[in-house]
Amino acid sequence: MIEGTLSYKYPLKDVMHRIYTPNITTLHFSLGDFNHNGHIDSEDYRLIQGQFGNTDSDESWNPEYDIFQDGTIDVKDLWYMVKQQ
Ligand SMILES: [Ca+2]
Ligand SMILES: [Ca+2]
Repeated sequence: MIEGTLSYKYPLKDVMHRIYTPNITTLHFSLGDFNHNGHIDSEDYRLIQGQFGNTDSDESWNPEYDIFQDGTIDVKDLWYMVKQQ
């Protein structure tokens, strides 16, 4: 599985709607783990099947599913997902 960590800062608003910037936020990611539960499983396959055939010109486009990054969700993305298990 391809995994990695992104660290970034971004402004947030507190309950009084004051803008503040918290400490660096760390986001752990893994390609193919669409529901972010730490592993690739049948639920992730169900999610990508729901996106199958979508292209980057569709309103419902979600680039997270385009693992191969060619602007369409197809068998290549599924293949990459299988390889990462
Ligand atoms: Ca998962
Ligand atoms: Ca693709």
